Amino acid sequence: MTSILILNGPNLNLLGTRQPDVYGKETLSDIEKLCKNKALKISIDVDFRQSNHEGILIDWIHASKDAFDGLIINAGAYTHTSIAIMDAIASVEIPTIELHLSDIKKRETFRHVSYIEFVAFDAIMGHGAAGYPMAIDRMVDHLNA
Ligand code: CA2
Repeated sequence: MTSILILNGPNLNLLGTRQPDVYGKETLSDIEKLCKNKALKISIDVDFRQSNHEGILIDWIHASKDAFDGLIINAGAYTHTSIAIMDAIASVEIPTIELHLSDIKKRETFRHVSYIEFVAFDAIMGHGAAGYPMAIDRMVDHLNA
């Protein structure tokens, strides 16, 4: 069975508490349910995780090699800073989608830079919580192509 790891980076555990105009009103737990329902519907496995710690995200990426078919990552603000996360993704060589709730290219210029885009085959952004099931569909299409 196809299995996808969905990683969420710093501060995404706070979703639904502030800035609903930017990130939507759903909590991360609501988004996890969206992903689990999607997975059930299309008969795949999804493992959904969040950490505020760069090293933990990197450890999970390393461990994803041979354990998952694809990686979907919303690296939060590490998107714009972390060459270490970029290198970790490159090292495991699993198909990766970069995901964001907001459209980072239409926000402050410091958010226009993404290190993840160098190692991802696609990016989905600006669709809020709905971007997560979209990313799952995109990954499954890619894996089945
Ligand atoms: O749009 C996205 O998904 C982001 O990855 C979210 C990150 C941000 O740093 C990226 O530039 C774009 C931040 C998530 C912070 O979430 C909060 C939720 C509630 C209150 C405050 C922050």
